[in-house]
This record gives sequence, structure tokens and C-alpha cells, in this order.
Amino acid sequence: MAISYEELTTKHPCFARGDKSNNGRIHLPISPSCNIECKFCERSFNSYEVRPGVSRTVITPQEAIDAIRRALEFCPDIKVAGIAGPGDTLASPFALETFRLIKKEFPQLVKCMSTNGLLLAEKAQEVIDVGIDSLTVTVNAVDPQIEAQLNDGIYWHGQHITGVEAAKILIEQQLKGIKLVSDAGITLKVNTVLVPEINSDHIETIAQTVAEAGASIYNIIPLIPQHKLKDSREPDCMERERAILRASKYIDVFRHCQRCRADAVGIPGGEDFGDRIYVDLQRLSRQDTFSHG
Ligand code: CLF
Ligand code: SF4
Repeated sequence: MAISYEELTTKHPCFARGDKSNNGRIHLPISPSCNIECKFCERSFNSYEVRPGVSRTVITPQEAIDAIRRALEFCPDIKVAGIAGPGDTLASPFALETFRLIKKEFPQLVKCMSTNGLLLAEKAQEVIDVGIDSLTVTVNAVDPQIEAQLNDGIYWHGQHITGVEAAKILIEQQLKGIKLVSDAGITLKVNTVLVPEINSDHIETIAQTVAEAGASIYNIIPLIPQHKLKDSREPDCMERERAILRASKYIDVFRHCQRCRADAVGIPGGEDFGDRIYVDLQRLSRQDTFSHG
């Protein structure tokens, strides 16, 4: 049985209502590939940038278990084992395989997964059976015309589909997946990347729609202008606050997102132990895919 939302609000740093939490998380950079093409996604392998999409390396499920063991020695406040990249967690089998191992080795840890949701409806039963406690789906629009401005296309059953047609499929699968997983009792968070000229007037509709589909909490992540949206701008404080206020009419809003790396370790916003945990595991740098927290 997955942990309840009420319990997560006290145990999980990214499901905290109100004040910032002092619980920690370890991100396991286990998922190398992605199946969609977000226009703001820029992956990088290095140890210095602090943003989603960046990792020192990609590790194997067994290495993830060793990494958790080491991380708990440095930071006993870690309560959550999360997988958020560097690609999509459902585009390859490694994330679910790792959670199976975590369930056996560290039953006390909250199992947290983040996905773009394209394969969520198809893999919902597997996600439920593996025992995920908290799931995040990134939904940047629920209107295909808007989504198509944020995402170039998807890889869907062996086909590359682009534009509004791709956006329609993505949104349909995301909402269907959110419903299936939340109906099974798993607490669901939705992340939205706030892009001022594209989806800022759409936030209220997204919040209302995902709350109706079963999400419990909502997180608005300010755009980091890069890749094809490098000429867009980051939303200012007023725009963020306005978006939060609008979303709060329908759903709890998480306010302490740190736009974490895919291999972050520690309390979000505090000291990062990633260098000590992943240093032996760094391999040749790769230019592959990215994550979304
Ligand atoms: Fe990681 Fe994401 Fe789980 Fe948190 S991060 S997989 S839900 S354990 Fe948290 Fe970091 Fe923001 Fe993500 S502060 S980027 S929301
Ligand atoms: Fe989008 Fe995440 Fe895939 Fe990058 S890794 S394209 S942000 S879903």
C-alpha cells in the first residue's frame, strides 16, 4: 500500500505543504533515454550546473543500491529515493527495475518517480505493482495547441509524430495515466514548466484539469531559457506568484522547488553530497537526454 498524501507531506521534501521541509532525497541518474522532445530541454553531463537535465553520469540499478547505502551514511536525513532522469523514467526499464531492488533493500525509503507521462497509462499497472509511493508527471499544457509550442514531437509505438497531433496523444496519455495511478492510491504531483509567453494564462486550466484527474499537489517550475526556448525569458516573481494563486484555487501548491539536478543528493536547497556519492561512477561524458525533477 502506497504512503498516504498526508504522511508524504511530512516525509517528502517535494510534497511539503507550507514551510520548506528538512527531509532529504537521493536522485539516482538511471534513465538514459527520452521519448519526447521538449523545446526547453538541454542535457548535459557535468558536476557544476544546478538544474534539471544535468548529471555526472548514468548508473546501473545495482550501482544505485550502493549509492543509496553510501548516501545514507553522509546524510541520514534522506527519506526519499527518487528517479528523475536524466531521460524519462518509463522510456527504458531501468527505473522500475531499480525500484524493485530498493523495495527489498531499503523498505523504509519513499520511492519517488518522475515522468513525462507518455507511457504512464500503458505502464500504470507496473508502476502500481512496483510500489511507487509518489509520482510526478510533468504536464505543461492540457490544450494541444499550447503543448505543441512547448514540445516538438513524440516517439510513439515506433513512430515519430510531431506538432499538434503529438501533443494530443501526449496529453491524453498523461491524463489517463494520472487517473489510473491516483485511483490506485498513489499520491500524484504535477509539475508545470512556466513559460511566460506560452502557458502562463493556461495555468489555471492545467491545475483544474489535473486535480480532476486525481493529482494532489502542483508545482510550478520557472523556465530556464535554453535549447529552442533560449530566447524566451524566465518568469519574474510576480508572474510566479500569480500562477501559484491561480492554481491554488483548485489544488495544493508546492512552493520550494529547487530545480534539482538528476543526480542531486541531500536536502533540496542544502549541501549537495553528489560529488561524494557519484565520483567513482563517472564515466565518459555523454550527450543524451534530460530530466524534469
Ligand atoms: Fe526528486 Fe522530484 Fe521526487 Fe522530489 S525533486 S523525483 S519529486 S524526490 Fe523536488 Fe527537486 Fe523540485 Fe523535483 S525540489 S526539481 S520537485
Ligand atoms: Fe522533456 Fe524530460 Fe524528455 Fe527532456 S528528458 S525532453 S524535459 S521529458
